[in-house]
Amino acid sequence: MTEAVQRLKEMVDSTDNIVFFGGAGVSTESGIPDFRSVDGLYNQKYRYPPETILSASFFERNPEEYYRFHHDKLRLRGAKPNAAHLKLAQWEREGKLKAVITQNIDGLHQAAGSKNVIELHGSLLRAYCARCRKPWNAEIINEGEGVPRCDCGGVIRPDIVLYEEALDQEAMEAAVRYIRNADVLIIGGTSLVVYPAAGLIRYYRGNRLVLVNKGETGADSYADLVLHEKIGEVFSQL
Ligand code: CNA
Repeated sequence: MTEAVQRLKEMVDSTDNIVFFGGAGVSTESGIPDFRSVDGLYNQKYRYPPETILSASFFERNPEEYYRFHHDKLRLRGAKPNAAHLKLAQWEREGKLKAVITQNIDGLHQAAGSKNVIELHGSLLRAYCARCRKPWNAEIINEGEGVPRCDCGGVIRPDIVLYEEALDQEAMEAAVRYIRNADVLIIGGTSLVVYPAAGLIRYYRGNRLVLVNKGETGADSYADLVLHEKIGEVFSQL
């Protein structure tokens, strides 16, 4: 165990008020590509940039093209939780962790057993009609092809926050509350460039802010401990 992992272990052992804030990098070791790594979705070539395809106005104008991308790139294909998801669920069961705040839309924290999960960007495991708002089982998207349609003729969409859309206010407020009151805040697998989620870090008032990210982030200089390692590999040692 490296010295940095040992320090993280001591922080974790010393408190029962951990809050975790994570992003796509938490799920890459489960086989789901992130957006901004070299092998992430943003470095692959499409007819439109992913930020455009994943925007509300594009979805509305061009559902066929949106769903071509979605079926190709946003299907979860049986992904399973990895050591990071499992460790966070274990800490919650042990009464050490108060909440997982995630930008992910893959449901893997819940699959690992976490209960208090704040999903800032929604979930691919829920769906609803964009016209009449009727909820649908997400299987209609995840196991179908083409553009899924509601009884009303509207397009069914995944319950995720697209670019240009606002985040759920209650989820943001809950995230701020947990972060403000956290003793140890662990941030993992996020490039911290997607706002407003990335701004949450500013609400932390403690002195044990830990960053576990493969690459550098703009917040490295704020953190009390930085590990540039794979999060599943780090968490499996804790
Ligand atoms: P991002 O911008 O793609 O950044 C991911 C970060 O994680 C990068 O800085 C990587 O260096 C780092 N990283 C990758 N693998 C690991 C690893 N094994 N251990 C540690 N660090 C790693 O993703 P963000 O979450 O910051 O951006 C927010 C977007 C991405 C949100 O809107 C998500 O909905 C969206 N997203 C979610 C998923 C998912 O649900 N699994 C997948 C892809 C994108």
